[in-house]
Amino acid sequence: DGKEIWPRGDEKTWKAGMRGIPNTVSDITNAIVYHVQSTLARQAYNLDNLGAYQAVALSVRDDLIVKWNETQMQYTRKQPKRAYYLSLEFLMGRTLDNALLNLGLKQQYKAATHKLGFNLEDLIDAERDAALGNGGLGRLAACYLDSGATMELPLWGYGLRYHYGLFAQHIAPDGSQLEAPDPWLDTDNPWEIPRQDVTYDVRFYGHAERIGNGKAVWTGGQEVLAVAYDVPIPGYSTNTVNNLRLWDAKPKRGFDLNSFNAGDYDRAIQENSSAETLTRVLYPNDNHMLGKELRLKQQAFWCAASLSDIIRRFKQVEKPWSEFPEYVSIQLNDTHPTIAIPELMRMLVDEEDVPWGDAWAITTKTFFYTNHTVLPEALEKWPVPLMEHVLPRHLQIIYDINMAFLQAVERKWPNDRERLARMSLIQEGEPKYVRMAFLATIGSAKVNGVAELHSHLVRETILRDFVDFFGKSKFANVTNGVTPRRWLDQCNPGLSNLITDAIQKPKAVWLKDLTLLKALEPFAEDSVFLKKWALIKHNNKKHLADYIKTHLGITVNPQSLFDIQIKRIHEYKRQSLNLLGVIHRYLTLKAMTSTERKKVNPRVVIFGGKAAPGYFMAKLLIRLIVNTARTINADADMKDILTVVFVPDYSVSLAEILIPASDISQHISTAGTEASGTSNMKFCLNGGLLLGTVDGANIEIAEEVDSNNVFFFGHLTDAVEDLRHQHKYHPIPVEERSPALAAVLKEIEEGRFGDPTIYQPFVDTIRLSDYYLVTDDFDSYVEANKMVDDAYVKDPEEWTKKTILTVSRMGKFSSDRAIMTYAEEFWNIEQFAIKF
Ligand code: CR1
Repeated sequence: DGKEIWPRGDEKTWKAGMRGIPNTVSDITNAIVYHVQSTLARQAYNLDNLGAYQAVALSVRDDLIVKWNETQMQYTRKQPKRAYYLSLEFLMGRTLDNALLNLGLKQQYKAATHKLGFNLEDLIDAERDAALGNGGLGRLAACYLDSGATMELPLWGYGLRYHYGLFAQHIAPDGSQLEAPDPWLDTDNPWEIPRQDVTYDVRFYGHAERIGNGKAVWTGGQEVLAVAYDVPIPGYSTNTVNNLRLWDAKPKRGFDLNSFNAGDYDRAIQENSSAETLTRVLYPNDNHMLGKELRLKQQAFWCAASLSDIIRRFKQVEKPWSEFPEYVSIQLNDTHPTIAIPELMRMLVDEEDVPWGDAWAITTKTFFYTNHTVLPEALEKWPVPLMEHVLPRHLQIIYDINMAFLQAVERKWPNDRERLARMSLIQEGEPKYVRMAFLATIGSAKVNGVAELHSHLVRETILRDFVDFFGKSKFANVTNGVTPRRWLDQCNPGLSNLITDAIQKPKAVWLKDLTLLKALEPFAEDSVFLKKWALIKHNNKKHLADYIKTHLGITVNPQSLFDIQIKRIHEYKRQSLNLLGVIHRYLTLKAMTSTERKKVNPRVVIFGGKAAPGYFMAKLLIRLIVNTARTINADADMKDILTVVFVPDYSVSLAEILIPASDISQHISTAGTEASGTSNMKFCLNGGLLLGTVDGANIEIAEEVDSNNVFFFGHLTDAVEDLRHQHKYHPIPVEERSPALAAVLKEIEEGRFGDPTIYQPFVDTIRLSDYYLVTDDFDSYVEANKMVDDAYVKDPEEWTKKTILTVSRMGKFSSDRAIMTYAEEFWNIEQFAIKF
């Protein structure tokens, strides 16, 4: 507003020096040359693609920062209510291409780099992925940030600045997975802004002394400094550039001077390294909890720093604490940030003198909890002795919360001791455990699952008692979504351009309202359009074939049906079923005459995904996939009819090549185990069809696109419990259950794909326990695959129609829809346009 007084110096001079967003190609070439010369101290003579990428990235960073500064300033001035997304994982992938797209500067930068003698696509490829996440949960967080900025929401992310991202995967000569560290910060990261001015102290260990009224004093132990690094998050075709704040850990005093003076240099350095270890590495487990002390410290460190930051910002508005939830909503991305609940209580009660009851009322209006899994091994439980050691004050608070909560349960259901034991935040036993999902549930205003079926299972199984206690309205569903900017326009420009021409809406319009894809439907009957559409898919397949040829030396024919399964390797995701199906196909083909074989539809089956380094069965499966692929690809009879590829080191950037090239993709988890899945949405959005079980978001995709256009198979969720019971107590040999599968297992056991003793543990899980019901679903899986073959070969035009109809009906699965649901129904925040 006009009354603003310029804070210092000569306003005109300041303003004349300020950078704007470049308009012309020469603005951009000048900026790039400046960074080559001044920032990188290099010249045209010795500039390679990596150097040129860095200069271009620095120039784009400058553009981002102009809007970032403006956005943050307008938020500070107007103080709209904000939401904060707390996630231990943000699987961002590459930034340059996305930043150019969102800023609307791609054409200008293409021209500018061309003038300087570079090809922009090569420079985009020189960037390494920011792999600060494991899988779907981390990538979802990245999509939500993109959508938050695009929808002009005041939404910040908070996470950790891991020095090592998710490990790189190599394949050893024997076919097994090898892990290599990912020191992604070794090359300068232009996408972060270090904020040495934004720091907080965080305490661990020590001693907590109660002083009455629910308060305590926590002293001693270790103090670590949290330092902020800000990552600008540009919205697509808007002025908003939001912030992702990542915390790094530093020793609080640098050197421990006492030990240093005493000449104990080793000890002084040790103190140092122990603080820095905190943010060293991302834990590489997906859907699996590992009870490591360092992980607990990571969680506590990140929650404490983020809340200190949020509270400091709240204090600027000078409002009473009771109004905190009118300025702040915090979304907990799974239970990883649950410690934020007792931490907010601690700050309010111990440090700000807010009475316990008031503090609890504030807390339970501020937090929202998203559950991402019902798998028992993934539900976080921390041993009480560990928590008492690392976070003594938080444990006291958890006990106090638990006591009040159980008293309320007791009032509602007197004398129901079993119920009290079931619902307690503390699981009895030796040792006792803190149940984080329960703490997140009682500390939050709303709890949601990530697809309809999953939200239903959350309400009916793990949180059933809590639904009875709190009532249904606290438990909601928000089906996941994906950003169509990265997952359509950026990774599949050919298709995106064709869509734009067809529906005659500017990209800047339909990429922000994906339901407009509906206008594509009539084109499914337009034969000229069908040809153009099919050609784009073919070109994407050629592009992937080139990648496979250059990186793996395997030739694949783009005329084949491309069948892709890419996701973390996990027993519940059943890459096993896919592989056993491949072997079955191989045996079937081998049994044919060569004339018969000439008639079959060629298939390329592509696998990709990492196994957690400690997950024996998943790693064994990778080894079997790789060696089966070798056997099949070396068999001359299979030439041009069956090729199997394991693509190593699956990543966001690889997904951007793989997804646009698929005809069919597999999402074949045991019913009830895959909470949602998000790559299923990406494949469909790129004109691939689904082969899947009736699980997660597959169900809602089929509802939208029509179940005619999805290949479903397998038992339903309802049947799973009984089948598992049968396997355990009334086992039937595989030979009877599925003779086809038995024949496949026999080949493995006879050594067709390498030393069978190596693979025996894998075969045994299927023969002896089969917890994931591979034997039960095998025959219907094979049947569904036949339907896929038939549909693809018999009527290619019909297939193409299905893919067009599928794309046209994917509007629901934009992360813009999902983030707006959170904004409106949970956080109560409003769109806030940034004016320039
Ligand atoms: C689920 O397994 C879902 C993502 C994002 C995963 C997957 O089905 O799409 O979350 N869960 O919601 C998870 O990582 C810890 O739980």
